[in-house]
Amino acid sequence: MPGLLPPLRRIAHLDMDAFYASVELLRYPQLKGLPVVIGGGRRPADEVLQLRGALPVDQFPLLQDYVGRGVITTATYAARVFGIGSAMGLMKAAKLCPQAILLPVDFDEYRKYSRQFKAIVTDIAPLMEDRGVDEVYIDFTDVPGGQREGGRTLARLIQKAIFDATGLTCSIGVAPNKLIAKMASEFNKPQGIAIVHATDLQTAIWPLACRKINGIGPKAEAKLNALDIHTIGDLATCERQWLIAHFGKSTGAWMHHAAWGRDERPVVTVSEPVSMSRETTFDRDLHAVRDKAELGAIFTDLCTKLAGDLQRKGYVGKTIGIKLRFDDFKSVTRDATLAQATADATTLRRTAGLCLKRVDLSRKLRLLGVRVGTLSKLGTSENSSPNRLSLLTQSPSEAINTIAFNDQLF
Ligand code: TTP
Ligand code: MG
Ligand code: MG
Repeated sequence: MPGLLPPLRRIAHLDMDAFYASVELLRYPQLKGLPVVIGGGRRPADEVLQLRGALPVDQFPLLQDYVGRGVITTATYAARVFGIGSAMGLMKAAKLCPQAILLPVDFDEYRKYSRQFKAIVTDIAPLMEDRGVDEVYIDFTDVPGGQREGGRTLARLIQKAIFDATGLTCSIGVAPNKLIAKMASEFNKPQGIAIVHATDLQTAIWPLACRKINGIGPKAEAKLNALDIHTIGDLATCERQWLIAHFGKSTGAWMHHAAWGRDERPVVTVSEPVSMSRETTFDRDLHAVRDKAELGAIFTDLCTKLAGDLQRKGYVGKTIGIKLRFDDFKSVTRDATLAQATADATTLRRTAGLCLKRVDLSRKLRLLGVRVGTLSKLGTSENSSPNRLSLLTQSPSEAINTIAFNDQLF
């Protein structure tokens, strides 16, 4: 009796199309269909754009006139045709498509639309997990329409509701779990819907590169490729024990699981941040010794701002880390774990400073970042009364006496 079977687990991943760029096109509809890239600076600096919607197309700044070290946050699909994409240097992109229009970023505007589209989703399907500015997971399992056509009916409804309210488009993948849904949302971008069932594993998932598994980054991919494992199908043929021998117990076992399309993680409605960070790319490359004062001031400023972020949001963190990028674009991270969680700028600065001492600083630096992880919310049982008191009364030097160091090279 099919009526008595429990509903199939159907999880959706929704990702907005060319998000920052699409939000900009709402203000400048005259740019629709043109190659547009977002990056290079923040909006207040741009007086020319004050004219807003009225500005004729030929008066927008062009990528070919950009001079500087900024990178692209995102590009319209018309610009992607030229091989331009996120994280590419603007001057490099200018060689590929000099005629592209360059707009500065406006995070407040993107956050506003982010809140708006998420509110529309939860009105229709309340079990939603926030995964960042432009994407969410949604549990379709028990929502009306969530099972029809494998979830396509509900996905269409959500796409239409978001478009009607904001003018923005998105792509949705619906699958038996988060892992596959995340891959599926990319299948038919932009404005696409992809429905994947457990039985599609071999045909839809196994031909994809291992990198498409959310959690396999460039380093793991390179290691897999060196072992002659390229597709998820290749990975699925590897013995679990063999993967554990090469990648360690938890990563190896997880890779095997993922390759077979298994993922039981629930859709979590309230998500806490895992870490908070601040980073900056310098206007010119700086040397640790020759530019000591300038670098020190930037470092202190980052820590002060990060402490402010933590305090404003009511978090304390135990793991303090730094990220450096050298003039040859190689990156290095170092972190240290404190005995007591903190949100204090001086403690952050001192701990991050100790991390910096563990790096060979003979090359010039182009980027510096500070991160606080292992966060907990102030006032939760973990750090209420006794702990919190000791945190507040402890001097920074005491706090650093009991640090566990952890070195990692990226
Ligand atoms: P994505 O969802 O990765 O990209 P996108 O929405 O621009 O395009 P797509 O249609 O392929 O989903 O990222 C969401 C936003 O996050 C993006 O609009 C800009 C920002 N972002 C960066 O600032 N830097 C980056 O390297 C990436 C990947 C994204
Ligand atoms: Mg997106
Ligand atoms: Mg995204």
